Amino acid sequence: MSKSISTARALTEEETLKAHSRRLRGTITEGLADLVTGALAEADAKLLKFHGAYGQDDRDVRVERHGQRLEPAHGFMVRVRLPGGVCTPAQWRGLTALARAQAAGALRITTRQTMQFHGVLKPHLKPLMAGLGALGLDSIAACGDVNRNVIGHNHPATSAVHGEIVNLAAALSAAFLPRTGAYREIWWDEPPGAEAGAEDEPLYGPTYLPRKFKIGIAVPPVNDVDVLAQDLGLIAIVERDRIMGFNVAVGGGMGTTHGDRTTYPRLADVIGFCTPEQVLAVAEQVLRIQRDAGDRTNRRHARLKYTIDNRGLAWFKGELSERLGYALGAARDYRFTTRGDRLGWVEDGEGRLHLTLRVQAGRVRDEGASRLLTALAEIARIHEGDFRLTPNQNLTIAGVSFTQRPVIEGLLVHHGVAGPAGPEGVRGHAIACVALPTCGLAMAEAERALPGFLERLEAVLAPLGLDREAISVRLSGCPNGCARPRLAEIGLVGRSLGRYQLYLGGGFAGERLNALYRGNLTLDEVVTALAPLFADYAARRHGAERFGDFVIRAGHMTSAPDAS
Ligand code: SRM
Ligand code: SF4
Repeated sequence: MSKSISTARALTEEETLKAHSRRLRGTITEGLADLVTGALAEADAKLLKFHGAYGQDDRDVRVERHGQRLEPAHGFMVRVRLPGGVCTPAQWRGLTALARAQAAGALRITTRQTMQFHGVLKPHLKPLMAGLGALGLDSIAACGDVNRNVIGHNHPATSAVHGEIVNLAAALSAAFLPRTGAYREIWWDEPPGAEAGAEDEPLYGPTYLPRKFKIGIAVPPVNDVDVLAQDLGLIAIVERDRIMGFNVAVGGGMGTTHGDRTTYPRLADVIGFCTPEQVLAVAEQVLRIQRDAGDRTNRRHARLKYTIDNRGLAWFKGELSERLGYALGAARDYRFTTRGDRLGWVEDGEGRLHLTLRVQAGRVRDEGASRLLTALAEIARIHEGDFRLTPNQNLTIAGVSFTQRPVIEGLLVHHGVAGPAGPEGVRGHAIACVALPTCGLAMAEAERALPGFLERLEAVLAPLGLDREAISVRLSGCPNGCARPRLAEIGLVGRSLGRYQLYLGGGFAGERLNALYRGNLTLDEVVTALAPLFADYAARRHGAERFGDFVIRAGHMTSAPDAS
């Protein structure tokens, strides 16, 4: 059994930093007290990620401030840990209040089913974290080289086992939390324990994981979590409303670097089946293998997908069986048919209603006539069920009674929020990552470019009668792939300001990566390139054939799935 990776290459700076961080404390507390700068020192900023926060600056004003010899407009992004994406109305109200008082006045639903705050100024960071604590929430391990927010299918009407899935997400998240008291000390003023700075980290050890680690739980036929994009994907096998167990998929990941062919997106391999009783142990051993065998010398090559490709899937399976003391069972049959959310009202047959609202690029804010932030906060005052975030950046107001339905609809209308029916066609399936102005890695616009891009696409689709056709469109500002664009039927990946790589041919339900179709296009050029394909699709599709399948069958694609 390989407990450590033997390599002659030097460990990365991050490995040394983690080892000497006094279990993720560094000098964050001292840095917070220094109000001469709005940022933290570089090393502390790296450690801060493990606490769920990122140092950023407003890139819209970066050049201007540089010209004025001012430091960048620093702020922080804070990501909440919300396993399974469920929160109570009281928590929702609290999150809204924190967004208004401590951040830039908006909430952002992420592709991993949680909430982000942007534009948190340094003096507001601690009050924000304290506010999360008061709501029974936290942000620990939402970022950093640890297990991240665990996502799972949570719609009450499309999955009879949604409660168990959310509970499993919470159990996995809790089991894989770092044990350090750093978070509670720094943000919640808890007194340091006797072991402070040298706490035992039984799972992670002093250097935590080589890189981030992601778990998603899908319930077929819905693959909203994009289970094959996860380091560890669990596919629930449900018979007569009972979870029989989970197919185990390992080694998914989306991130690439333009021009670096040693990086690539990868679909997870389904390697077997485990029972509900075994699932926590299986997940822990997968994580431990990656801890011990992952590449700690090159962060671009440190995800589980590369560990598996370097050593081979057979090695991985053998290692897992040896550590578990048993082999996984044979994978069970399953089929995904969609990844989209069922927008609008859905009744679950038990007298409850659930309203899934499409939230464009996940941004919850008051803007012009549409006051979504206010509407949802007011709904949270009277709502008797809960709020459920989806990995498609949408929101389900779950567990509504028939008498409350008109009240909720009235509040939405009153605050100018588009009707509950939800858009169809490309708009109903579109995702965009945050990108500019907050993301430090963005090469092009994404969230801000999405509305205009969709309008232009719809103008081409409508005359062809394709305006209600579900086609998945995903837009990312760089090849890290936070919107999972390489799994879209139409995937756009930012290359430079205003220019994108256009990928086509992904599977509608997330079962196939797409491939490069054209490079270095403006969004107008993308629409021009797509127009003849849409026309051909309208004319020659076979029955309910999906656009992603059609472009391959009709011979429009010349390249195989490719990370370039
Ligand atoms: Fe991501 C880095 C936003 C989901 C792959 N991601 C970032 C950072 C933190 C930029 C940075 O490192 O400075 C972005 C912050 C932008 C901002 O201003 O908020 C960022 N990622 C996001 C979110 C908010 C996108 C969104 O619009 O919803 C998602 C938050 C998820 C969450 O709640 O935890 C988000 N990121 C993803 C996903 C999708 C997923 O996990 O299902 C991926 C692809 C899957 C994967 O990990 O392979 C993803 N993000 C990355 C990567 C590439 C990682 C890699 O190993 O290849 C980076 C860059 C890095 O880690 O160095 C990154
Ligand atoms: Fe930023 Fe790139 Fe992720 Fe978009 S894909 S949020 S631009 S890191």
